[in-house]
Amino acid sequence: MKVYDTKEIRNVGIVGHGHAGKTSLVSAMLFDAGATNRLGRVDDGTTTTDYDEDEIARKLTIISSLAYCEWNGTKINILDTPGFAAFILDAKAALRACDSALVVVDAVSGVEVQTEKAWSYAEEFGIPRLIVVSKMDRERADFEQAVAGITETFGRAAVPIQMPIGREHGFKGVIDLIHMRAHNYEADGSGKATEGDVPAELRAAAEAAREKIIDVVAETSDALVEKYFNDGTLSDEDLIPGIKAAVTERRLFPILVASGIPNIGIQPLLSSLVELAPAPDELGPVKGHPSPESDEEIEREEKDIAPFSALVFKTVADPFAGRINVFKIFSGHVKSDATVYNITKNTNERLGPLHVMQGKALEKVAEAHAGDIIAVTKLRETHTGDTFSDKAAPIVYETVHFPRPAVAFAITAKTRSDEDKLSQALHKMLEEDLALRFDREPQTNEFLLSGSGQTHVEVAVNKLKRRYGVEVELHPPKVAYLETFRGRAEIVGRHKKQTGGRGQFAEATCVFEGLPRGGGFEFVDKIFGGAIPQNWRPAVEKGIKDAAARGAIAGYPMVDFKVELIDGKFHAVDSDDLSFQMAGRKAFRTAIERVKPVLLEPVMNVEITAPQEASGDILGDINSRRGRVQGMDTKGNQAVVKAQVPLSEMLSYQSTLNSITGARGSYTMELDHYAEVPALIAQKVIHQAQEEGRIRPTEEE
Ligand SMILES: Nc1nc2c(ncn2[C@@H]2O[C@H](COP(=O)(O)OP(=O)(O)OP(=O)(O)O)[C@@H](O)[C@H]2O)c(=O)[nH]1
Ligand SMILES: [Mg+2]
Repeated sequence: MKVYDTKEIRNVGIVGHGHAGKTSLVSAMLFDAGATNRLGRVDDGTTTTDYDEDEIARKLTIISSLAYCEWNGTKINILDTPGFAAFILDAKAALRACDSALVVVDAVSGVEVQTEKAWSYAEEFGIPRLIVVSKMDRERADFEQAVAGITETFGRAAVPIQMPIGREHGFKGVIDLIHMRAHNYEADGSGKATEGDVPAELRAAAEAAREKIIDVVAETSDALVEKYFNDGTLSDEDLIPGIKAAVTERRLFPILVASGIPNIGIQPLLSSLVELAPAPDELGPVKGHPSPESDEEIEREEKDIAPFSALVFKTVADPFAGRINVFKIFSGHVKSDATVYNITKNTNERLGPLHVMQGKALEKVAEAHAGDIIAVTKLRETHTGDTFSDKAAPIVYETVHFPRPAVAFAITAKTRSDEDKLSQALHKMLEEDLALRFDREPQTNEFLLSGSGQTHVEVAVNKLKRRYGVEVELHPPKVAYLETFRGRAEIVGRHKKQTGGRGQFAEATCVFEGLPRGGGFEFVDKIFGGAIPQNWRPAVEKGIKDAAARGAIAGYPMVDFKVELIDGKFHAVDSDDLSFQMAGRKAFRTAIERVKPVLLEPVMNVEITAPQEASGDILGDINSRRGRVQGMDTKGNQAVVKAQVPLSEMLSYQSTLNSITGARGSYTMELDHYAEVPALIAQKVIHQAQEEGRIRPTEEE
């Protein structure tokens, strides 16, 4: 396998809404560049990048994968990313390693919800973007309308640098507006094209479109403006460096046009990536920290001569090769069998052979330069998110931060043997998929598997079974309620015990007062003088906290209240730490008999995306779930509904959403706040808690 210099590398993340045609486009890129010898099809399960069994079965991308091709002497590393809502977060993880994104927009549907998501990820990382309007061969494909939608959403910096020739069944090629050449494709899907002049009937439109590019490019270059006025036009040699600079500086987002399945427009697309997308060292220095603990920011040039550094941004669990770690070299270079320093784990790792990835296939390569993306196997300690760094020039890169997963399920193993294998298998899967989470919910004692949506969690469960032979069941999770009270009470908590020898004595006078939501727990020592010796006052706090953790009415932790310790009594011989803890507990229990404890429930911010025609039903359903609709947006033919709904009403929401939308809806949710449970519902929860034995009698009296 050939070794490429930094300048000869492009790292491109293919992103966009689900079904936009990303994987099909990648398939055609690989085929036309000669990296594969047949045109893989998503619908036949034969693409290079959707190789996972679940991806083949579902005909969509679940997790990003890597491929590469060579075009005009340049290696294009392609990261094909998922576009469906449940998997889109993985596109973010992939973009961390990219120097540009190719945003794919369906020529019929236009800009969609996840197009904007993907765009926002690219924005977050500050990477340049090219846009490609895909599926021009589809019925009702409309380039102008798609472009209008793109500029409306992403601004006027998005400008076509290509035009389609024909549309729908008649789509047969593209006009390159920079070089003013037409590429006419054969109708057999072979990707063969002849180059010629712009057809006469499209000439005027093409020239007008070219002017728009010149407008943007000339804006920042006086020399170009002058040349343009003198000559009346700009040659492609003048234009290309200007466009490239504008793309790199994110002043211009060129719009191209291509279709993967009929294999049209792919070569000009590849050429544009080589010509206009930045090489790894052209985006300015990368930022990092001098050590894993440090917040200080330092910079590193993405140059080959700089000391070695790389970020492990992805891990693949391969049934044959075992764990594959994929890293992007941010600076310096590395050879096979090198020993590198994992600065995150403070350990050395011997890399073994270096590889490039072509879908699931690994190909050995002797060395690699700054900017390249490399896979290695069998590392001992290295995980996703770790940085390799030259020990003498330490730098640590930030890994991608994910929001808390939106949808959680309680997970239980089917059999004892499944239980034994479960946590190890899940551990491997979590490393592959950073948007997945597995943890124990302390309030309800359940193990939760959470992801970006129900489909995400179901796919994970399927993989557990298929790949690791572990069978589990999913249940709606129990709701983690809390308790609190309103009002105020002054209580004397007294503990006294006389059993033969030395007795126990403590007295603590406390004022209990409810706090607003989110107030947590506050303990204020207000004793002046020595009513209780200083060293026993924390014991009172501990006693109250312990008692509060067990709740008052349904066994859920009591929160949002303040306790002021204002007075007390002690005995020179009989008082001790434990006695004051007991006094604290008694004060708490007496207090909750006086104030009125109430139950609190988690209320979620829910965002539902579904076809517009379903929005009426969705709103009605949300109302019936005690939900409050906060707003509604439309994006193309999709409606995005935002609402606040108690978690207890959302436990099996996906199945309702499926029946309302014919399985075309998805939702995400996150905790917003806790709110008081209405009395009737609270009674049910309390009753349930009693049945489950959550309310345990206290042991000490
Ligand atoms: N007519 C037409 N259909 C296409 C084209 N490209 C893809 N499709 C179809 O659109 C569907 C989705 O294509 P994919 O390539 O899997 O789209 P994707 O963007 O990778 O989808 P996700 O990975 O799920 O986000 C498939 O059924 C394809 O056959 C195209 O150029 N023309
Ligand atoms: Mg795909």
